[in-house]
Amino acid sequence: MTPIQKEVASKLRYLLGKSKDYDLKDIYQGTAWSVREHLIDSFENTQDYWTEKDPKFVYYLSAEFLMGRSLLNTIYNLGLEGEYGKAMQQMGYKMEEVADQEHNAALGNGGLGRLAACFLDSIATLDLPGWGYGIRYQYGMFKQLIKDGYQSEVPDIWLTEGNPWEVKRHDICFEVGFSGKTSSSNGKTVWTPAEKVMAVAYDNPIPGYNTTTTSNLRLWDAEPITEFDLEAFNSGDYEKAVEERERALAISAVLYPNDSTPEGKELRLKQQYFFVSASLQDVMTRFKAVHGDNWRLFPEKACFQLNDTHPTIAVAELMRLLVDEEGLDWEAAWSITTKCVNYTNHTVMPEALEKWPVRVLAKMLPRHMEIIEIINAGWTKFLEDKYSGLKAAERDQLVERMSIIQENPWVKDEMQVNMAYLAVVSSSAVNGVAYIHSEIVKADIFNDFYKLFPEKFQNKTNGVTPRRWLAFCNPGLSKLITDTLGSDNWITDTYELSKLAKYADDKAFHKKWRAVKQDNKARLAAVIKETFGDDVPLNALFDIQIKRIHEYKRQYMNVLSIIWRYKQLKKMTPEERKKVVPRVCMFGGKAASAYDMAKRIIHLAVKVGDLINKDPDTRDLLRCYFLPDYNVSLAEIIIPASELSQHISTAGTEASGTSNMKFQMNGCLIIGTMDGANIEIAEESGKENMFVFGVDADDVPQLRKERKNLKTDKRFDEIMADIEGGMFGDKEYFKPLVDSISNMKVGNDWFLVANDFASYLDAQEEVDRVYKDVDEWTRRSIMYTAGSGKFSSDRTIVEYAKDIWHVQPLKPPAL
Ligand code: 26W
Repeated sequence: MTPIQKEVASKLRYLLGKSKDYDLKDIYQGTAWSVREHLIDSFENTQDYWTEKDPKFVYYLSAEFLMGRSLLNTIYNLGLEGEYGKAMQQMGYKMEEVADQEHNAALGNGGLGRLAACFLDSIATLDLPGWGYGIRYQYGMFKQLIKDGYQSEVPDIWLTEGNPWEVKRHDICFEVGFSGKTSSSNGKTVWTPAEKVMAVAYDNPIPGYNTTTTSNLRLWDAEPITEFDLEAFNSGDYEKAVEERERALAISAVLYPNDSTPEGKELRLKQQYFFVSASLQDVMTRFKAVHGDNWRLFPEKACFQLNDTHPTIAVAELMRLLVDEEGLDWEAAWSITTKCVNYTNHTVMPEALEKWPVRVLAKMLPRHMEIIEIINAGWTKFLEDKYSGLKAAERDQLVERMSIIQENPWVKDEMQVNMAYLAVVSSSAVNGVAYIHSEIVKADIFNDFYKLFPEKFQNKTNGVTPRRWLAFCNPGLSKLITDTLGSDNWITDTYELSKLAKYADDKAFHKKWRAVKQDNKARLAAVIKETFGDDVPLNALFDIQIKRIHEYKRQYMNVLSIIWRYKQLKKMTPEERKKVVPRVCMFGGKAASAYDMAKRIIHLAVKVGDLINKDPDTRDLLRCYFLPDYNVSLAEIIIPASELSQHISTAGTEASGTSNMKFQMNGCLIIGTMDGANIEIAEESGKENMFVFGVDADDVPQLRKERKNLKTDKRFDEIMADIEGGMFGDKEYFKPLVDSISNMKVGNDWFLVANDFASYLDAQEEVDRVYKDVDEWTRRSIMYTAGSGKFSSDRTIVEYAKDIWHVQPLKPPAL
């Protein structure tokens, strides 16, 4: 037995009580618990070193971290793949099948949550002192079932078998209060909460790649202050005691499965305050242990990145802790707070910007509401002085528009707190997540603020970790790249990938490049076989759209084009069909449970597939599958296998997109609009290599105004008639979908599906043309990977560290 084999056997015996008859799940558990020990050694070494050196830290506050699986990532990042690979082999198991037993940690909805996970990987890999802070949800993103073509949601039970990747810190816990009253005596305000819960820390060590650093993601679990309220129990009020327990547990029970539309539920605000308060108390406790009450030094030791507005209550909480608890005067506290806090915006969709009713805030967090009122009073006073030269009416209008507390235009007599404005006013830096998005942020949603503080606004184009999203998920391509470049330096310096451009016309290299893609396609085909029982043709173009289902992302338009393709095929003679490029179209993505239109889009995709996939006339040439329960580990199989990926949002709506970068890295061509990071991907890999279509963001506002008399394409009208006529069944159910883009009396095609459809079909024809030219397709594929250097999250994090956080690498000595 190798030493690793011994370790695994020992875990199996002493932790799981198994000395024989193991199944794969057991092997996974035994392996994971053994890897955990290596991880914890590295973790402790790093944290001790950082504590000793006391550098400035960045704290990434996020309601979501979409981590996926950890086993392989940890083994690879710690450089243990040789030893574990050998041990597995000797025990008669394949590493991949063992890894496949792990549950996905799905504590996030989509882009924003997965970005946070990539950032942690880069922060650790770059040896930057930094931690993530979030919530340890008992239930993560729901599991998606597709029954009869309809989505249903099932709870994600991920913790029942134990979680080897976390360490509970019984001793690190903080009280978090809610509601109650404030009172003041001798100029000091005292908040007496009516309800309190305990936030208990769970540390999730985050190993950097090829370094000694192992960083931390600290997630908070909500527990009752005393397991049972003894007083209530003794007085016979058993129900009350249990109730309190349930109320506490509810806070960290479930991730809200909404992506982009806020749920105005009190529990959501409770979650936000819960993790923010615990995190700030934790950071301040550590600071005090070293620096006492020298709070002026605090901004030199800590900064907080707000991942969208979800943790914005941190501003009021930091003010409260500094003023009420630490006794600082308001001005000193405000100066510290504004130096420490920065805000990233991830969306310009107006409905996504969080606003909390004053009534709700005042009830749940009375002291914080007072603090926000004081901040706003100072802010509006500043604005009045600043704009004293304007006419009174004009000035009043401007001040009202920029006020943090505003009237809710939809609800009579309701005032609300605009969390994004609170974040902008309180932050040192505000950033968007791709060039075009940051421009829209300045020109549109925060324009008034930008005019006042142009220097506050920055761009930080997103990135993804090349470890998970190329090196580990695509071992075939990874090996080919390393063999070709003669080194694996590209894994930490992705600009090295540009050297692949030399091979873009090398026929021998083409052959190897294509062979890797074929292998990856076979791997995905096996998933389709298992899920649907279908064999798919491996000579077909694998065409993918995977992301949350949303009208602005226009999966609907993709389905319509598949319908068009099918109709064309049906009309063709056998001779004509011989010239057609076969396609397997695949969708994956979840709809928010209450997002009715998104659910109808899923149903349409499934019904279209039901018809097409069974048609003996066309099934060799066209397929359409909706892959259920899209998640991180499925993405790791899909992305390496894809040849064409769709990033087709209405221009100006997708802040960045990050899967586009993952596809690019893996040599997958893109059909897309000039939106989000697509624009920068085109710059790096060549716009001429991309299938670009649709209107530009600048033209969208005008088109939306004119949309009542927009001309539609006759192909579009025909397809609408087919759906309405019941070609895919369920015509009543599909009616709202049809109406939303074609009946101007009912819907209004806000996302310009009808408008962009003709140019989308043109781009699709171009795809077919190029795919037939195997050399040209392969050349482009290589150019995608070669141009992906910029989109490593390492580059993004270096920019944050330099321009916003001002933190420096600090690498711990080897163990
Ligand atoms: C409060 C409801 C809610 C929930 C989530 C509002 C907004 C969100 C997120 C901001 C949605 C999101 O994930 N946005 C995505 O962020 C990615 C990372 O920056 C971008 O790449 C995507 O374009 C953006 O849609």
